[in-house]
Amino acid sequence: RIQRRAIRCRHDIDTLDSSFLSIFESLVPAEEEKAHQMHFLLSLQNLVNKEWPNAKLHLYGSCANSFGVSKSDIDVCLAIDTHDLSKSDILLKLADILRSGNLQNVQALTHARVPIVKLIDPVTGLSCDICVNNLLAVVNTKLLKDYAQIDKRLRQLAFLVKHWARSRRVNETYQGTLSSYAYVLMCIHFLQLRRPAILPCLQAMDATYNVTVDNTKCTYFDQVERLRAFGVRNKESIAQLLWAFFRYWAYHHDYTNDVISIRTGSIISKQGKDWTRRIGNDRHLICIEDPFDISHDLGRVVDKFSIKILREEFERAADILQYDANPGVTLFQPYMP
Ligand code: 3AT
Ligand code: MG
Repeated sequence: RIQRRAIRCRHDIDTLDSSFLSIFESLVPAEEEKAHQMHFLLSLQNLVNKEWPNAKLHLYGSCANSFGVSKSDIDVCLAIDTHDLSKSDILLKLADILRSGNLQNVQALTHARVPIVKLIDPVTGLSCDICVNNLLAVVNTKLLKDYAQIDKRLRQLAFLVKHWARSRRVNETYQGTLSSYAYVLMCIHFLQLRRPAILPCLQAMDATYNVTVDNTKCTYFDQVERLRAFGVRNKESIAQLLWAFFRYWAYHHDYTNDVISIRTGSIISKQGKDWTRRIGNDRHLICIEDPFDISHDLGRVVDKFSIKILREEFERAADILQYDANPGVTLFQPYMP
């Protein structure tokens, strides 16, 4: 329950800043964790190259996009010219290679929605998923990482939002709530739309990075070290931003008509994308456009039950930031069914 107190005003929200920043700091992985990940990746790479000299392993997802909290799983993509082998055959063979390298708990999940080989890093016990040729995920990982370098408030906001989502159990795509990737896109979009803006729209600028993956052109401005001062005219604190983020998703977002799009740095219409009706299992009840695969709505996993849960959680979070005596604790209280 929210313990009500006098309504918090814009000025005393800043007194919460230090508590949110220390939560953020506590979630950031230690350097040695990163170093260990690289070491583990190299050992996998060596094993794989014995069989496939031209194959390459890429880290993607939260261990490479700078939005990973401590002890996140490791997502790896095997990039390989497939010639004669099917994806399933490659995964089965990969599993054999890893087993012969004495790795434990190696499992090939060839029938999963995204087929992978799963294994456990023997040193940390963390699980590692290896997929094949999912290069769009490698490219969107780079885009997220580049955005994170422009203004430090993005990483702070996204860590807090992800931590909230995990605590409140609204980060479970198999239950109809949103992926971590979707939450980070929501944070980027939110910061693109602040006035003054905190983030630019990299895909709307002159492209310095160009790749084509699976017939999809991925282009954007990636010289982000030149954009370090982009957000400085905006002085909002992390507590203000977190509060405004939840207020936006609780009370201002137009769920009936709007799609958020970091590709354009704006709101676009559901109508324009033909995302107004249910097609198959895609319901489009909350619409988040993928920056590269623009026919892909990251909200499509959300159904008529989980949309209600999500919106109630956004309202709970906004109300806590407005009224609660101790938001740094209440906001992240684990959800108890
Ligand atoms: P966690 O810290 O592991 O929760 P993550 O950033 O690794 O967060 P996910 O596990 O949700 O995020 O996904 C791993 C990566 O896969 C992130 C993104 O590069 C890609 N990805 C995930 N979902 C999608 C999607 N629906 N469409 C395109 N790429 C996706
Ligand atoms: Mg992950």
